[in-house]
Amino acid sequence: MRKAFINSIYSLIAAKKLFSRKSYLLLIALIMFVPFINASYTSPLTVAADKQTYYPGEVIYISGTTEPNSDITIQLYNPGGTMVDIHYKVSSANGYYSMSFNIPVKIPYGSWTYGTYTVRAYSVGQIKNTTFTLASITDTTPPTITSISPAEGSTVSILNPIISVLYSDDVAIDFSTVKVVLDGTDVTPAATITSTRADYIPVTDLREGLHTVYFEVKDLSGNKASKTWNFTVSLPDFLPPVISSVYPPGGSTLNVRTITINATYSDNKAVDPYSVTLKLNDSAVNMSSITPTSLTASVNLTDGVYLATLSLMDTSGNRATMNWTFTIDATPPTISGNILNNNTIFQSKEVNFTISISDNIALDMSSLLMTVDGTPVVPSINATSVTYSGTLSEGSHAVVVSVMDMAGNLASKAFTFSVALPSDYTIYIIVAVIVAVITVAIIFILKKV
Ligand SMILES: [Ca+2]
Ligand SMILES: [Ca+2]
Ligand SMILES: [Ca+2]
Repeated sequence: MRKAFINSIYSLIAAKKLFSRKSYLLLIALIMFVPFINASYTSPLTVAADKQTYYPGEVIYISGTTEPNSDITIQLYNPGGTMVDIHYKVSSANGYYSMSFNIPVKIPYGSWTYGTYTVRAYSVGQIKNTTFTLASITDTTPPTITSISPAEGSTVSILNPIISVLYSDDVAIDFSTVKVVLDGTDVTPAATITSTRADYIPVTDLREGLHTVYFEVKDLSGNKASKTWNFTVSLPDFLPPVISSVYPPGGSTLNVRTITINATYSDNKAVDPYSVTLKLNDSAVNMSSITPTSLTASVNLTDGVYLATLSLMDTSGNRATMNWTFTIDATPPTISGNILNNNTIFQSKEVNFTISISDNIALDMSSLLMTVDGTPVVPSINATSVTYSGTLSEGSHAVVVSVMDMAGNLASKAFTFSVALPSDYTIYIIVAVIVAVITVAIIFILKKV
């Protein structure tokens, strides 16, 4: 028929009727008639969608046939008659064509709405339509969180571990709903989010310790999945623990024999309580309490000097050791000397006596006090004795001597002595004896002369 149409134009020209008024009218009528004479085409235009019903996010495949190597235009019209998409193509040598159209994942979107769409195909003057339905999804199953990192309860040894969540949905994820919260701070804007995973690398280093992640995502129907988990950041530890205090302090002297030894310590990570040992003079001490920060041990000791050794490790095996000495002395000094035991009588007012002082450990001679008749006096002091020299009146005198050892144990002795000068009668006898001796001596000399 198409050939007949063309031939009729040729015949009009050949008959030289081309320029007549009737010829023009006939030509215009024929041209207008062309679109409706497609039945004469060798390959009638066809158009079909691969499915009758589509859901958001799916791909529509349109295919069909037309004249070989011909332009083909496909338009999609929404239920309101507004065009939402258009594609162009050239058919293959056998007249086949196909095109695909992406449906937005969220509806409504632009002119995309739910309902029946018209697919309109244009090619070599032919028009064909088909339809399909865009339906909403019936989805009541929330997404599935398939993997998290760092793993729940795990410990990582870097300060900026990547936080990742993998997820999927039975229909379609709406990844615009992803929320990542780290330690209470919403870090979603800094996360990389796709339809299958969210990744966040901390912008600033995390502190060491426990961290909490909250994650949530919804599918396109609003079903939500969420997950909260913890992980720990812990860097490798090369710092040994620090022993901050001990009792008794190093170099101290105590005047009790039952004492409570204690120590406090700390670590940048944690002390291993099972690693704590305490020795006195190389013998292990049973401790009544050991915690990650302190120990106590009650011990009964004899007087003497003790070397204490405290050793402990952190949970990474770094060891700290401390040695110190302290002294137990519960025995007071000894004050001795003859004058303490005999009721000494000095026959002169010039009195001089010495008292010995000693201790089992060490004297504190600076603590020595001496009174004579209640009045403090200043004796001469050396390492083991004190000597008093003074002029006293006749009669009985009371002396008190006290001294402490370095542990503060006090020794004190009180005693008396007398000053008693010779009597007048005794002096007369002595004078008489002296006169008699002199007289005898004079007589003896005169006889010789
Ligand atoms: Ca779902
Ligand atoms: Ca440490
Ligand atoms: Ca002592």
